[in-house]
Amino acid sequence: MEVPMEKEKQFYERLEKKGVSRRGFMKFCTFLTATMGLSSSFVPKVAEVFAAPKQRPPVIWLHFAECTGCSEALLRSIYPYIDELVLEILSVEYHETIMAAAGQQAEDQLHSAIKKYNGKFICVVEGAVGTKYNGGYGKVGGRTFLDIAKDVVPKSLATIAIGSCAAYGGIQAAAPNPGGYKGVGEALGIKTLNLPGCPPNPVNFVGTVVNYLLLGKLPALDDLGRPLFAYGKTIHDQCPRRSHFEQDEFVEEFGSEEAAMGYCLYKMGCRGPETFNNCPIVKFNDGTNWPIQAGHPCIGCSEPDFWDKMTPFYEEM
Ligand code: FSX
Ligand code: SF4
Ligand code: F3S
Repeated sequence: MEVPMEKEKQFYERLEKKGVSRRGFMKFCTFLTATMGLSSSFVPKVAEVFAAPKQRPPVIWLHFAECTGCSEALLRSIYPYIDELVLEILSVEYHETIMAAAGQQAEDQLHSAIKKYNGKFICVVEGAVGTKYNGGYGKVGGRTFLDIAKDVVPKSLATIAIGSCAAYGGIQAAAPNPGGYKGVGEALGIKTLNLPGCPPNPVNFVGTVVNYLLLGKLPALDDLGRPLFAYGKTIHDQCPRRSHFEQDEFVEEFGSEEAAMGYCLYKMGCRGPETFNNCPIVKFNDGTNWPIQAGHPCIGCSEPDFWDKMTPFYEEM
């Protein structure tokens, strides 16, 4: 049997080959630990989850009605290592975007994974489920999203709805919603762990998984099924432009002097005051930027029914 230290050594050697130093990796672990709301004493343990995983839980990742932005965000945004890290700590048994199999082979893989890991796999759902016309608005392999969800989700250990579509229906569920699209929890009448955002921040997915592997349980959730560590505060309460808001310094036109000075975007329609997410702290693309830093108001993309409730986007609330 491979001893853990040997495993760890090999892990760091693999990272090194990809151009990621041990220091860079520890920096990421420190950032992730803080994002998860854990004290810094957990940093070495978080690093161990990646470097010497004790278990690699099987994951079946389902795609329903969506744009695949959630997978794209997860697989591409923190170059060059987040995707590999996720694959090191999870055993992804089925994922239509990244798997090599196609057609019947892919179908067979799904069925054999469900059989093999019945009751033991984490089901990640990306995309909304059509409920009208027996779910006739969306199919994979001849089966409706609704049928697939009813078949697979109840056999899982836990279900993570990734993105606003899987959590609350997303754009498919926007009025007039002809397909009767709903989030997976609502469509099946069950509770799911929701990681909304269009797209969601991949760091919050990793944090949720690491929390599970480290502490043996899913993180604490709010009444909308969102982990409190990520969705416990509003954008407005963490926004670096907040002092401008307090001093009545607003942008009233894109491209203006006020916009260049980074004034508050409230009058441009910013929904930060009613949107719960950690974008100002975690940011996107390896901490490069996030909507408001780029000069764009928050459109409330992680709130339920935001396509209906937050529009028209550029008008003051
Ligand atoms: Fe939805 Fe995912 Fe928006 Fe897209 O696939 S949350 S449409 S960014 O990405 O489900
Ligand atoms: Fe609040 Fe938006 Fe202004 Fe930031 S830009 S302070 S979130 S209203
Ligand atoms: Fe979405 Fe607002 Fe964050 S639009 S990405 S919740 S800043």
